[in-house]
Amino acid sequence: MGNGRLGAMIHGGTARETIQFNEDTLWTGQPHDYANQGAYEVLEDLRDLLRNDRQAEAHALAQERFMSRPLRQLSYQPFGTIQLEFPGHDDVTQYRRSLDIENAVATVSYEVDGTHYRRETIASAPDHALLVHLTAEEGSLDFNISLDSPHQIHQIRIEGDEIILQGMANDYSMAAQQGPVEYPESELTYEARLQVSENDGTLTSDSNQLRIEGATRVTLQLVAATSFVNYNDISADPAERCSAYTSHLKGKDYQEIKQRHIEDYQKYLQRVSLDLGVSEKSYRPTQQRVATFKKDEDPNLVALVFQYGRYLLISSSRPGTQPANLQGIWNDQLLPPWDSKYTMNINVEMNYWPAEVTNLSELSQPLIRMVQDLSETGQQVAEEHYNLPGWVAHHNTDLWRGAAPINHANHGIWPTGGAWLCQHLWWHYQFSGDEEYLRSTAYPALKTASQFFADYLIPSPDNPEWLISGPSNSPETGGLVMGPTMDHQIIRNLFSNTIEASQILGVDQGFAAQLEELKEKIAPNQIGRHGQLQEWLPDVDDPNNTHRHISHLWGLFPGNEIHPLTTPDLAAACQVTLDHRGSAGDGGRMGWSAAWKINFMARLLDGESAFASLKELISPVIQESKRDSSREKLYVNIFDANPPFQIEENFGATSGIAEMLLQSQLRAPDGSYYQDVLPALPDALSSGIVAGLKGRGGFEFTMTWTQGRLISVQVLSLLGSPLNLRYADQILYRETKAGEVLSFLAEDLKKQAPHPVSPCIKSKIPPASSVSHYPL
Ligand code: FUC
Repeated sequence: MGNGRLGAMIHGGTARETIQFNEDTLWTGQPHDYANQGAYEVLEDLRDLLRNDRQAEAHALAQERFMSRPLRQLSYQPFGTIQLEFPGHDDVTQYRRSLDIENAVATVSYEVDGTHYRRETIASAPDHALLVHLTAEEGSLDFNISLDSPHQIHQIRIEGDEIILQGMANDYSMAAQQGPVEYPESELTYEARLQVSENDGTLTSDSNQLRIEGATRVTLQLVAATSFVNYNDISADPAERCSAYTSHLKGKDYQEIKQRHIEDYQKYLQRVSLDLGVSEKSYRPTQQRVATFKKDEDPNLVALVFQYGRYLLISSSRPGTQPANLQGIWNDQLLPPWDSKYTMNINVEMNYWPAEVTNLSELSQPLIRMVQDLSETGQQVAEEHYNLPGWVAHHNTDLWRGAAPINHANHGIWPTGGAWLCQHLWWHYQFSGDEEYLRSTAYPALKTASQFFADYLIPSPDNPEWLISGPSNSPETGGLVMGPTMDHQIIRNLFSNTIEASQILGVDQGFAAQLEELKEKIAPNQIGRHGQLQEWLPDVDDPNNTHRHISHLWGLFPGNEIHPLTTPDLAAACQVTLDHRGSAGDGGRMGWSAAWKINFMARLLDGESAFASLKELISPVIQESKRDSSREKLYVNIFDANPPFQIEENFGATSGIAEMLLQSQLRAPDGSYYQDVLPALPDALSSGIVAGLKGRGGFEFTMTWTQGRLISVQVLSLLGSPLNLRYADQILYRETKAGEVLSFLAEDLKKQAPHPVSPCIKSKIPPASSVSHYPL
């Protein structure tokens, strides 16, 4: 459960229920500037060493002089647990645990000796609280309530019908255990309050727990807060915040709060519906459905996985909250995997891939806010590590917005993390058309990121015509190098978006012209001796490398510079690379790697391979102790079982399914966006209806299809942009007015000639005569 700020995991026990909860600003540490003063003094030496193939020396020098201070960042923390003890509830019947993602309500129900017990949990955004509502029919509720904290420094006290937990997350993270340097002390304080708000039984208490007897209906309300204000300020009073939350809740009953919660949640969820059909297979427990998916390919489970990603984003990222981190907001460990931070060389961006296209545009606000913060802290890093203007962020950040290279030179020195994030700022404009946002929020960050790279790029030693990046790495493979392909794709994208933004806003024409010139000189994508897209400047790719990161295909997705229709040779080279990387080995193990492949394949217009990657991803964890971690990717609650649990695969899957149904990254000669409908539809999803997906330029689509062929499209034009609707080799162009709804049948689209079409689209479409057409 989650309301963006508060998250909870319900374990579903009967005699003992554990509800682990979190708040999104509870991290170790305190405001801290991670830049390493004077690091730039060794920048040219590092470049020289790399140009002379002295990588090991470059690593050693960088490790000593060029890394973040301290070397590691800090850690997101679990907040606490609600413990409920129900004496005598060991032997139960009719047990059922469910998560209803139509309403965002979790339920546990069962019977003991003829009494029916039911517990509902919701995380309400409008009422800022987690609520547990318990009922007993034909009997009574007798149970104990306590709060637990995982942290060393904490105290718990009872005041009337409330349990109050106060503490400080000072436990040392992976960072503090491993680093040779001092870590900023933890100074953030917190408070949580659990209150019994409705209770028709009797309430008693002892020093550390509440006891309810003889009730049929009880509601528990949990509120929580920390002293965090922003990355630079932790002066808030959590007790004051909790008081404000509890007085807001006073006098409100559960049903009223639940109703408001459902309305608030559905306002997001219901913007998109996806119906891919339903069969008797769809009505089984989720873990059984996941277990048999490889055989039955139940399209309804695909629709569930799609909506579950949207559910998780609505639950972990709301305007004003922190962005979803590596575990969303569902980390239950003091030493979480990778500190439950923000990894920017794939993970945090993947979290936000579905935000715009699946009509959850406002939910990218926390990410946008984080980029604005990084554009401040990253200035320090640009200055101290590169002696350059503008801002730069590397492969990780935390609550304190660390932007310097962390951990190890071989993967930490990767300067395009901030530039990649800038793509999300641009996407938000492309989908919303909000010029005020572009002027005040997006453009300043894009411009200053571009200023950094305009001065950072250097001529390639092998080809002085080319500008390259470096020192850098192709994420997490191959070590420190000059000129990895991914950097160049990201920097080109950043420059293009900055240039276009400056044109729209009518500002900085001179700077835009300079970027245009630089962009043309950035080392282009190259096809290597195996026919592959080269990951590095030299043609050294190993066809047996199955590494999980396939960074050099960034230009295919999430970038837009490679596509079968616009750059067929490069697209074919991407295909070769994907054949090499395959689904075995390291790449096969990671959930997010399979999720990225769905998106790559959809962009290659290859629906069957996209679906094959989706099948890789929908693999159940049968038993944790006997895991075949090379294959198993989903827990029973369909959380990403990466391993370990990381959340981005869930979001990447949602994005990949959307990319099979709609793509809008390509431009027509007049600058308008092509809206490619059903560009990569696999046979397994041959019939369906989707409503509410969004295309760039401000369009909302409803599409129906059957037997693999488009039947109808309805388009809501939000901004009045020209509509370029494409389906296979057919196209329809219309001027539109803002607010206009346009409806078409597939036959309204006309064949466009000459128009290159990917063979995979053609072969998948049965001849028109075999298809019955339905009216809209
Ligand atoms: C990147 C990946 C790892 C993991 C980590 C959080 O470093 O290479 O697999 O996902 O992020």
